[in-house]
Amino acid sequence: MPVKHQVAIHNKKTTSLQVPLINVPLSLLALARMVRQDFNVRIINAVTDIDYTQQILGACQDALCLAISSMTCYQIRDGLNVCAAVKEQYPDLPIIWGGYHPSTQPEQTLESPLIDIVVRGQGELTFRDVIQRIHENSSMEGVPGVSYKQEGQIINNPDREFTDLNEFPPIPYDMINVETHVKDYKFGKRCLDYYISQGCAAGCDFCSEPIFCHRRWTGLVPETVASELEHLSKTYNIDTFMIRDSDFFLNVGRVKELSQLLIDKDLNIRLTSVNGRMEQLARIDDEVLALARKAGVREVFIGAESGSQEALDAMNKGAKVEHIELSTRKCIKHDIDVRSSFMVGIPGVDTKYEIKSTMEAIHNMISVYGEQGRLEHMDILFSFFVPYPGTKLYEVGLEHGMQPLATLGDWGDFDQFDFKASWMPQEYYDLVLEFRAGMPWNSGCEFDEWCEFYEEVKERL
Ligand code: B12
Ligand code: SF4
Repeated sequence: MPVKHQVAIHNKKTTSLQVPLINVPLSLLALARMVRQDFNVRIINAVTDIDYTQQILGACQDALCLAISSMTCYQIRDGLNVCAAVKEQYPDLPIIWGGYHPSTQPEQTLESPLIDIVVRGQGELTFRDVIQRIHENSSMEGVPGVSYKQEGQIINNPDREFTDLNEFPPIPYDMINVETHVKDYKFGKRCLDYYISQGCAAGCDFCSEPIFCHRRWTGLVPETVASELEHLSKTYNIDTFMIRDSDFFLNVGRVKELSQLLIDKDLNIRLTSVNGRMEQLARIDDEVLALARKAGVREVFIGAESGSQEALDAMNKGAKVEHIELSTRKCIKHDIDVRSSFMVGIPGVDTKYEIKSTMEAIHNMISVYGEQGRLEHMDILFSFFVPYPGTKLYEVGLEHGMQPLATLGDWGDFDQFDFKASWMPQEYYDLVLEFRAGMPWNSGCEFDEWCEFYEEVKERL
């Protein structure tokens, strides 16, 4: 039976309507594996632990520190609320923040009186050192990857080098109640999050990844992945793994090796939401995709972003509009489903053309599937450009009249799901929302109804 989850954060959403919000707290588990031998670690997930604030307050009694992970979104607001409650009750307890938001905005994060230490970038070794320093009651001086406060001053220690993932112990799934993190997703009833690599070599100017990992990438060796997947699937009866990498296909040699190992093990598992770049998938050897499909890769996630070449270039996407169709057709050929994301509202481009061409690209993709009666094999996320801290397009947005997000709280409160940039005319904004609501998996319409709707919307643009 699919597990029915209570979700603690009822008022929250993501841009994907198809994927359940339930996620394994991989970030916290990645850190916990480094200190669990020496310290008693308690993991609390604000999504699955309904009374998370009370649980955190209880756990902070006699604790060494509180560590919070946050990306740029409402997680910041929830995190700040929790920290305010904790600081009131335990004013001397050190509070550490890490993850994508604090990493890309360390000083602004530390300007909050509620936060004492920020860990920037990959966290495993830095977190271990920080915990050791807190335990010894000594300063954070010289710990690479740390920003901290000293006598009212914010000090940024040098960056820490990205460490090979293979040097860390496995992700300790035994430290959480796995059952509450299993989700029902498309190909299977028991789907669990997993990741094989960290980082991305591309340099897209809207994305936090290049700032976070400095365009580096590290991946587990295929033998480790195959044996971990075997262990997880057998221990927890998992039939599907949602792969959380930023670029699964970067090292094609490893993809082939892993696929062969999984085929040999005959685990009968599916890999979904496997991230790949469209220019890479457009030219990948058929032999590699065929092998990956045989090994269980059933769905790829492609950031297609835009039907406008001007917008793709402004994002520094490193891809051509043609790659959208080429990569999609390649996946269809191998019976691999496609989830794809598009956005409009890139600052400094012709917005009308951007919207028109992006709607057309989405329509073309829907048509490829619709004409084959295979609409359920695709899924498109369509959203607006969102400014992320430290990215080049955040700066370009400011040049085009966007208001700066000046405090940590601002980043936690802005509407990043349907961000309306000042250069996006209201009528276009509304039309995009209408178009999105009309897409087959959001409205439930049939392919021919979709075509009529699309023609009508196009006329109005
Ligand atoms: C799984 C995932 C999700 C999950 C939630 C995961 C979660 N933790 O809450 C879901 C699907 C819900 C999700 C949603 C969103 N996501 Co998301 N997501 C990811 C994804 C694919 C994997 C994250 C992961 O678990 N990685 C594995 C762990 C081990 O790595 P990690 O999280 O980076 O943790 C390491 C370090 O960051 C650090 N660290 C992390 N936390 C902490 C805390 C402390 C105290 C310390 C010391 C260190 C530390 O140490 C860890 C080990 O090295 C990443 C892309 C990626 N490949 O990382 C995007 C990513 C994190 N998501 C992103 C975004 C933008 C979103 C959305 C905001 C998008 C949207 N508008 O809908 C939403 C909203 C958030 C929400 N609804 O909760 C961006 C973040 C950009 C930013 N500036 O924050 C990323 C980087 C994707 C991208 N390239 O743009 N996401
Ligand atoms: S958008 Fe995707 S490909 Fe581009 S830098 Fe971010 S993670 Fe990498």
